[in-house]
Amino acid sequence: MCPLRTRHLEGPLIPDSWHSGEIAVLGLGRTGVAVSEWLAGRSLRVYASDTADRPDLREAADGLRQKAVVVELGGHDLERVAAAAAAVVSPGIPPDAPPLRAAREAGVEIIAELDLGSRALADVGQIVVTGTNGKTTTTALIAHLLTAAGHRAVAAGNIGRPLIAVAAETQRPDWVVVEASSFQLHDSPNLDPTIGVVTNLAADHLNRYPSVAAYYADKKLLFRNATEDSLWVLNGDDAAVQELAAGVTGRRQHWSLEQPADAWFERSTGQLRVSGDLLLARDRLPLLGDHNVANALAATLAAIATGMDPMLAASALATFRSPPHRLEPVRELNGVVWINDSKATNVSSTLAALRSMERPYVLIAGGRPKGEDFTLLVPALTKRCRTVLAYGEAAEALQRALSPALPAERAANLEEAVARSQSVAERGDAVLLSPACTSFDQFTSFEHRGEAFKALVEGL
Ligand code: UMA
Ligand code: ADP
Repeated sequence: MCPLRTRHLEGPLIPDSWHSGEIAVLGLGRTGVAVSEWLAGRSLRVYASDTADRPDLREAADGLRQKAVVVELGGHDLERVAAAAAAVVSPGIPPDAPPLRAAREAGVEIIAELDLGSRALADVGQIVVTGTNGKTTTTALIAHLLTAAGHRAVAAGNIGRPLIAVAAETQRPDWVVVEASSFQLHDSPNLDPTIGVVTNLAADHLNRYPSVAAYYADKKLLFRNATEDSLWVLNGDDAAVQELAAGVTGRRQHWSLEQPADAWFERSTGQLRVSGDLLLARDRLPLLGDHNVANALAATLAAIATGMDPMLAASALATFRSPPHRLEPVRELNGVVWINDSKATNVSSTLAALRSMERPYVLIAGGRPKGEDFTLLVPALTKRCRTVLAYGEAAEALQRALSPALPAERAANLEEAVARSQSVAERGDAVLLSPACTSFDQFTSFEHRGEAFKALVEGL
């Protein structure tokens, strides 16, 4: 194993200017709350604001005010933001939002919470996972493997726990595995991974980015501080990933589902292999779909790079359980298997689900579209899909894109789609919720949508 790079902080974690001014925290979701607490805990003056004014935000605001944070709900005071020493932005706030424009025009430094968190954890090994799909599964897999290797390893970032919350803990992990979204990478100039992983690339978030190229450009920022000692673990089957990493400094390792690589899937024997040796038989990996084989190979390469014994990694892979809402079997009823893939919020993740279906199925899709091309689903759908139930804001567009090739009906909402699926599905079929859209037209999150689906299915 080659030595992994060691990092050190350039300059103080908290610049002097932050002590003489006020830090503007923009957005008060999980990120804003965690970062406000961390800053206030370092005796910095904090002005935290959010355009919304909801009961959960009010409760968070009460807690923060007790820590001397100035909180404003229902809007941002743009003059106050423009006068701040720095602005820490939540990933859900788009770059053209008024508070970010105000900060930029006034020359206020804008950073992501992820940037601050990674600097505050500079002494900890950092494995940063990005890509379009499979980030959460791969992040959770790596943390699971490193824990099995005896490390104190935690998963953080876009997976749900802000990185700065890890930095706030008294006990330091040996490794932090960070899921990084493109939104977070955008404002993380100091991010400097020990190991960086790129799962795959496909169109996504076109409701926020002007083009796929602009989205990929943010993903490329993973490499911004690359050195000779950086290790990049990359999808060898994905031309866009290869192109993204072309010319980047550092060592690299690849995984492949198609041909021999540092880690690869030998389909003819059904074996996952690493450095030419058997790692694990496919049927011992308790995850559905080829895409999860890819995630397992990626995670194994990262874990082995930290010094983990491959055989120990193999036994730990066999005990991993997929996070909920990702091809999660819900129940079998009258010979029909119901599957919750609510986390499929883009066309490429729904495609991965369709390709992993081994029986005829009814697809429930819809929600709020992000501007992708639904016709890309057609070749996979025509293999085994009996009919599509399209619901939500995307219903009409989905039906228009799919119905020339296969039956596609519209439902008013998820409840109606579930009821109708029950009458359409035949014994031996599956019903798959894999929406290819965000949940925000009818739910607060993909978790909310997945839980609602599971409750409807349990109630049948
Ligand atoms: N807001 C403003 N001003 C604006 C716009 C929004 O104040 O102009 C406010 C909203 O009212 C809201 C707050 O900003 O209250 C929301 O911030 P946020 O959306 O960043 O929410 P957090 O709870 O901080 O969650 C974020 C990530 N959310 C997004 O990137 C949209 C979470 O990823 C992440 O788990 C969490 O930080 C911890 O790191 C979620 C996600 O959907 C799962 N990510 C996208 C994805 O996976 O596709 C990228
Ligand atoms: P992310 O965090 O990038 O959104 P997740 O692991 O949460 O990734 O999976 C999101 C969705 O994408 C799920 O529907 C899942 O079944 C699908 N998925 C998981 N891994 C991959 C992959 N490697 N390629 C394509 N789709 C995937």
